[in-house]
Formats: sequence, C-alpha cells, structure tokens
Amino acid sequence: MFEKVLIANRGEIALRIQRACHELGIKTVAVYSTADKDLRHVHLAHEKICIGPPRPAESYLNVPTIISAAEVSEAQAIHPGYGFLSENADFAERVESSGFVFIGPTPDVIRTMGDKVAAIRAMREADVPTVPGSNGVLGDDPEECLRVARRIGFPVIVKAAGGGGGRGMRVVQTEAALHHAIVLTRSEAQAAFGNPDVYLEKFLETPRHIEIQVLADGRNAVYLGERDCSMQRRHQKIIEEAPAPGLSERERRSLGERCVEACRRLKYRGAGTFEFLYENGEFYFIEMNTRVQVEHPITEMITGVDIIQEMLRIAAGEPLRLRQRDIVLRGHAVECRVNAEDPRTFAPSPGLVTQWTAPGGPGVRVDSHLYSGYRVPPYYDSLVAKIVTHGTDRTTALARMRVALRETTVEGIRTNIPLHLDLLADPRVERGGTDIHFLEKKLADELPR
Ligand code: MV4
Repeated sequence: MFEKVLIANRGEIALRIQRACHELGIKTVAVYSTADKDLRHVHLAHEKICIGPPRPAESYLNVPTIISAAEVSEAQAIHPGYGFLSENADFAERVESSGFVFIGPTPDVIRTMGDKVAAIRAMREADVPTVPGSNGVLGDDPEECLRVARRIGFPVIVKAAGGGGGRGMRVVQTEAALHHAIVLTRSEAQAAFGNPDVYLEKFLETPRHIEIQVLADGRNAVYLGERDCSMQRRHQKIIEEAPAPGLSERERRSLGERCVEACRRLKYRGAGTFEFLYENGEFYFIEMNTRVQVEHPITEMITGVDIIQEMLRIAAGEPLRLRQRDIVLRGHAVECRVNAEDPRTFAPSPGLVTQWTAPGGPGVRVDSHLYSGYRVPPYYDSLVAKIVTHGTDRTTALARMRVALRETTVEGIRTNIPLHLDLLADPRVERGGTDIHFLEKKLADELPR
C-alpha cells in the first residue's frame, strides 16, 4: 500500500479521502488555495502545501503546481476526488509520466469516456443498452442529418461529443428546427470544448436517472447496485437514493452484469459510474463517469463497501478483493445535499457559518467539512454537507432523513435545508420513482413568480 497520498481536492471530499487514507495507515498531503487554509483536512494532513490563489484555474486546476507539490512531498499517488482534474486525461497522463500513481482509470480510458460518441460506441460493443441515435458523429450535410433524425423519430436531442453532465445539448421537436439546432450546438461545442462534433439521440421525455456503481481492477469488476439521482435542478443533483425505487432484482442483475462485462472489455481500473436514463422499463446508457461521485456514500451505506478505500487498494495494485456474491444490498439509503444557497432563489450564500450542529443517531452519516466559525468561500461549488440516512427500508430511511434535517442547524449562511424538508413532505416523493423533471415542475407550480 502507499505510504503517502496527495489529495488534489478540497471540501468534504478531501476530508472523506483523507479519512480513508488515515484508516489505511497512509499519510496525506493536502494542497490548498489561499481561500482554503482553514479547511479541516488541511489541519489534519501530515503535510500541507499552498498551491495558489482562490481561483480554481490558479490552484486546484494548476497541473504543474500540483505535480511539484507531489514531488516535494514525495507522495506516491494522487487522488483527484470529483470535479477539478478528476476526469482530465492529460492530467492523469502527466501524473503517471512524472512517476506518480493516478488514483483512477488509465488516461486512455478517461479520454474515451470523455468523448461521449466514443463512450457510446464502446458500450454498444459491450452490449450495454444505449439510446437509439446517430451512432456516431453527424456529418455536415443537412439532408443526411435530416434522414438520420427521421429514422430516429422526433423529438431528438443534439448533443456535443465533448459535452456531458448537461453541457452542450439541445432538444429538437420538428424537422424545420433541426438544421439550426445542429449549427448552434456545433458552434457552442467548438467554443466550450474545442470540439465541434455533435451526435443525435431520440429525446426521452420523462425518464429517471439511474446509475450503476462499479469497482474494477483492470481484469475483474463488480457492480455495487444502483442509485436513483432523478431529483435534480439544472443538472445539479440534490437528493439521491439507493436502491432505485421499484427496480426489480432481475433488472438490477441484468444491467449490472452488462456494466461489469463492459469494464472487463475496457480493462477498467478504479471506481466508475454508468449513467442511464430509465423509461418504460428500459435502460439507455448516456455517459460514464470515471471518478468517485458526490453521492457514493449511499452505495457505501447499502453495501458496507468503503469505495474510497477500495480505490486506494486498486491503485496500489492489489487485485479486487470483492466477488459479486459478496455484494449484498442491505436496506435503503438517502442523501440530501446541503448547499450554501437561498432555498427559493438558489443564489449562492457564502459567508461565515456562525453555528453548525450536525445531526446524529442510528443510520445517520454526515460527510461535511463544516465547523462553527468556518467561512464558506465564494469561489467553489456550494455543497457544504451531505446528510445520509440508512434504514431497513425506504420508509425508515426517509423518516430518519426528516428527523436529521430538523436536527441540523446552520447559522450565518442560507442553506437549501427548507427545500429538502419541503420535498420530503411531498406525497409523490414519499411514493418514489419521480422523473428528472419533477423538481423543476414542482418549483414552477408551487412558487409562481
Ligand atoms: C438525455 C435526455 C433525454 N433524452 N438524452 C442531461 C445530462 C446529460 N448527462 C444527459 N442529459 C439528458 N440526456 C436523451 N436522449 C435528458 C437529459 C436530461 C437529464 C438527464 C439526467 C439527469 C437530469 C437531466 C435533466 C435534463 C435533461
């Protein structure tokens, strides 16, 4: 196992990674921006290195500085967390060519999955179900594009090959609107990702977002069940749960086995997430994430597997110790993302947290870097805590979440806890299985302005 790992991230995930390292007897190096000198994991690290000013481009995205920090601290490996450089193939390459281990997949696999067209092609080859679509990049001929769209059937969605996570896409309802939408998405994609390639898919109107968690060592893979992440606003997830309400054991196994087979073909290494849309009993692959995800704790709660520890073991070259038969899903888990934002307007609400009290009790887990007196900086995402509850069944997990949210106090800044309480009081949420448009529709219906 590694003796020392550099954590190239901040906030709650840096603390989460550090805990896993320390539990395994690994020393940690924290790299931090000047805005983050008082973060908990920075205080708790064996070594800390300031890597620049608050702006991410000058600190957490500064590759040469992070590599230098690894060199001077003599860390053996770098954990990128989520966001920042976590899915940057060039960074992974630089890490490895500088003699360090990148805790994640190989650069070529990151690159393939970053190109959404290449990712979908890889999945089709592995028999993972995908959305009916162009099966490749669109050419320049408008007539040919129209033929492809007609074959798929309207509505269609134009997506950028370099996009993902909701960036660079446009829904097209009619034949007349197709050409303009392609031209527009193409030019936006060129500007945003430096890649003008676009592709077409059938637009699914009311899907759920269900994702499969995998762990793999380059040879073998296991799936750790699924998460339902349909509760979102503007592509920001706010509540996730595992397992997905109403999914049958048969559906879970069949989809999980296909993802495992895809991992074997890709020689996938590390933690990964296959994202699917789920509509009318069918799954459609849309993207793969090659990093640890924000919502990984709910999977940990129902499987008992420490995903970050497993990432470290795999990166250190240990063969996967888990067999599929060892993975048993137990009970139900829910995660509420607590953001420093106005619960009605969603405007960011950074500032001094004068008082923080975390909830507790059986089946309650809190992943947070908050403490009373912490100042939430305005430069980064607004996630300040993840409240996770577990119970023998969904009803129990939800009841525990309501109690936990009412116990939580955050003073000095605004948070979205009132929104969470509102959602958990909605009978449609209690029933489960709401689609990806539920939250935005509810907000439009209940908060007319
Ligand atoms: C779609 C779709 C409907 N049909 N693709 C948005 C994020 C990106 N990962 C893919 N996204 C979507 N792709 C087809 N063919 C609807 C969405 C979508 C969405 C997906 C997952 C979670 C939230 C979403 C919110 C709006 C649109």
